Amino acid sequence: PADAPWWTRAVVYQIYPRSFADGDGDGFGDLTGIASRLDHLADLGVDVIWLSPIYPSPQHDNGYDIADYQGIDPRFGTLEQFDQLLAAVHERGMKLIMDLVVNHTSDEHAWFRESRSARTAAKRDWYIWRDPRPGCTGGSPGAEPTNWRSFFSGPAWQWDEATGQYYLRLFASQQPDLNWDHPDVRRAVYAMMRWWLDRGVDGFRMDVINLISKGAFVDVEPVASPMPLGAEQYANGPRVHEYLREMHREVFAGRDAELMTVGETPGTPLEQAQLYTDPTRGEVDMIFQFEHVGLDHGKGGKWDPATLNLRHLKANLARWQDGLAGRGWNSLYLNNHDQPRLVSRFGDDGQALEERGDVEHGNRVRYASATAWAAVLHLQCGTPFIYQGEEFGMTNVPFSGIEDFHDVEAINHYTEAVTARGADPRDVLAALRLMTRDNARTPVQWDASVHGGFSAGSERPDVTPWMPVNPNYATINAAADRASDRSIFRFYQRLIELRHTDDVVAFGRFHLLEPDHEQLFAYTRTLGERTLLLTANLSGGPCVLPPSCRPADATPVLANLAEPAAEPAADPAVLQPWEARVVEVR
Ligand code: TEU
Repeated sequence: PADAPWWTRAVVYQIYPRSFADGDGDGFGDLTGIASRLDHLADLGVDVIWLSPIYPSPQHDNGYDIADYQGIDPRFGTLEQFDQLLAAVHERGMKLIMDLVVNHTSDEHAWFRESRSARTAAKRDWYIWRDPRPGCTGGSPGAEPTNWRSFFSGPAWQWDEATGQYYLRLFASQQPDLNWDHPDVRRAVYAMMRWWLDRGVDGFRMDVINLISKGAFVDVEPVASPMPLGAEQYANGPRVHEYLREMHREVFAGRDAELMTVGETPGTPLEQAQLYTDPTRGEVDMIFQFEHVGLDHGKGGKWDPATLNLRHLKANLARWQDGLAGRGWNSLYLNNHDQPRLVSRFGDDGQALEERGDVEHGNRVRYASATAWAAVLHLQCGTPFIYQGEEFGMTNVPFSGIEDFHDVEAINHYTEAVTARGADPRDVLAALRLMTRDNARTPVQWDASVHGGFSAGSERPDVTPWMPVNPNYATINAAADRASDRSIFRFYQRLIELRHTDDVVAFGRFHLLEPDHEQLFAYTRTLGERTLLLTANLSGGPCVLPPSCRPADATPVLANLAEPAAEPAADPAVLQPWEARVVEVR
């Protein structure tokens, strides 16, 4: 522990800038808005801020389509404002990491404009161009070079009439994939990364970094997989580890002690994670795994939502805890800008109770379930990530018709399912409401004022946020939560503080208890002589603690509901709905 890297005790907070805070009052979040809310984050106690993309972008995928890696989109501000923000973050003792989106660029990036200008263009091979399938007319259905599918519905190939070839785009049609096999592409990316580090940023979150090395461009057989058809050819592809080690040598070597890197890696098994995060290999510090956030997907994938089986989740998280112990490092997350809201998805957001007029009860279960899940996540070994609004229990959104959705993924899916496959729009919308990424993307609800206090221009009637604020902002907002005697924010503060101050939380060995229990998530963390025990009832009914979870001698460390001692009537062997307790075993 003494010589462990700083990020092994750190907690990261993700900001989705367009929805965090609007400083200039145009309805769109920006850098001055972020700067105005830094004290909220410093109070929370987080160590690192991860900024989702703020670079110039046509915003087809909310900035994950980058047109210029070395600038700031004017909607967000200027480079000068960025430098000021970075300084303000550092002044408060926090660090700032950037989103690095280099599997693809925007189709408006100068590199791609040149690449698509002619087959003979100097940068033609910076992207992945292929002829139509032999004997087929380019642009006609089925003429794509392979049968690979996009993450955002439809084929992964985009026809370019002007030069008579297809380009690969695993995401939106405006997100052409870079050709990482070209050494000049890699050199350009590394130079850009050094430029940001020289400016003072503290590392990167690397978007779909495990997809950069494409294998063979061949048709594949349909397989049951959460990944799109074709993914086995490029997910954790043939040269990805070589490229990450090269990146490490070219960009991070000599200064990596101060930095942190996290790779976003959909479709990555534990065995690959062991390679990515093994510190002796010099690739990345940690990755985001996806298995656990796919456990409530049905046979038809994400748009076929199913109920989470708690036993499966426990088994999965325990496997990752064990599998990386002593040889790599875990990231810990249940929320980000691509996932529905935790408290609505796995907890009880209280909205049904509130609709029936029972606001108080609704708030109570929302508090309890949000904090129980937070405890389950934050007391594991790894680096926890908090997504904006999670720290005071923001919920999913009551979307109605398709016109309420903004995300390219949601809209493409709806179009394909309803128009091309003739699915019933009501079914498609029901699944979208539960699973859409838009749930996470409404403006942060700061207080009970107009538009939740998101925008500096809130009092002006002509200013509307780019996406409407969740209508529950008057009851669910940061100010109300922090003023409440049941504050989710305060519970997160204590979890973060525990990680900072207790080596058992940071480094203790994880051991899952009661793997088959349907309501209870229980585990111990042990370091040397000391053991912490977490018991969390992840259900809306009472839960009798099994003997393995009732040590004879234990001191309370943290609890989300009142301590049993404070309520003499309560039976200490029973966890109330959504109750979580942490004790030190004597
Ligand atoms: O996400 C990649 C990814 O695989 C998924 O999270 C994906 O967005 C979703 O699960 C599809 O169902 C990253 C970014 O986090 C996401 O916002 C971008 O849209 C995507 O890459 C493309 O850059």
